[in-house]
Amino acid sequence: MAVNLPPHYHDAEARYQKGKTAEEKLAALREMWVLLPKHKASEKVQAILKTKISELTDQIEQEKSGPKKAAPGTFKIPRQGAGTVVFLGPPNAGKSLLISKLTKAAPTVAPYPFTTREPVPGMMDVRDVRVQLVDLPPITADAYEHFITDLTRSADAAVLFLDLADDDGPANTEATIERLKQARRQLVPEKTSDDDPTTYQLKTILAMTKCDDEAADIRLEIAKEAFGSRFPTVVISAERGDGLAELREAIFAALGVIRVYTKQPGKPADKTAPFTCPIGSTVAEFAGCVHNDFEEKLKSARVWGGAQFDGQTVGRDHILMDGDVVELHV
Ligand SMILES: Nc1nc2c(ncn2[C@@H]2O[C@H](COP(=O)(O)OP(=O)(O)OP(=O)(O)O)[C@@H](O)[C@H]2O)c(=O)[nH]1
Ligand SMILES: [Mg+2]
Repeated sequence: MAVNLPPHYHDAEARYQKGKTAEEKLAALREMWVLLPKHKASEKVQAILKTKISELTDQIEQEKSGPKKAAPGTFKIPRQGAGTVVFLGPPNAGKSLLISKLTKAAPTVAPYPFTTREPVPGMMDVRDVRVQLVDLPPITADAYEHFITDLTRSADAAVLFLDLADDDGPANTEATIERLKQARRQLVPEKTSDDDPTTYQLKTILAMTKCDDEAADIRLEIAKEAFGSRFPTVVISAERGDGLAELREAIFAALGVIRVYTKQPGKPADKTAPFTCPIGSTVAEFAGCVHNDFEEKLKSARVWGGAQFDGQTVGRDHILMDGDVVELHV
């Protein structure tokens, strides 16, 4: 779909290209953001602008706050799988033990705070797909590693932790939320379209951990009162395994993707390794997920799935459902 851009947009874009400092570039990008028509056809451009504005805002702020401890990109984690989900929470809440139960990652787990110092990725299997989980250092009012700002920008969702073995669990989790707000990261149950390109909303699931603790039941009541209506919540014990299957499903659901299987003409579908694409994707958009060129080149497609589709030929705008099998003709 073509985006009709007003002429002033191109002037601002030229200023962005010519800008020498981060501040000049940011000012031009903000103008472009204001001038950009916000509708479905411009969604891709909106996303690109938002990311650039957020990156530059973060860069300028980090430069102002003094020399960096780590060079930019030191802890860049290449995205893998159907989506990336970061673990955010106070110290000692059980983030590292949990990732070791859900993936093959083996970060150090210890009965004292501030054990994890660097991001640790691991791949979690759920519903035939793999999701990248990233264990992160703890976040408190005073402790915040700046690379978390970058890593949360490239994440699709977050798991926020609340420790049911600690009377201060709710207050500590609140401190994590507040510290992230300062870094312009807003933890939300569902993303909303907001007009502030400098703030990044992260779709969040709350994991109330260590439910095996002997006083966990009382704390759970209090924690649910404070947080139950703010985030979708899963009560877990990484130690005993309670709630882990539910959490896997909640993480998959948070990604907002469907699984689509491909097949070659005359052959059965490969039911082991589905592609994933955003809920609501059309056949043409799905073709673009399979290969960059395919969205343009797609001539027709056949779909098997649900009760209605048994190999019917469908148009480019046909919306796919989770579990559909598609034969692309390009
Ligand atoms: N009883 C119980 N203990 C747990 C559970 N999960 C974690 N722990 C214990 O809590 C302590 C902290 O666990 P970690 O996984 O290291 O916590 P963390 O959130 O990664 O801590 P930082 O890296 O400091 O942020 C360890 O002693 C774990 O064994 C659980 O579900 N039940
Ligand atoms: Mg840890």
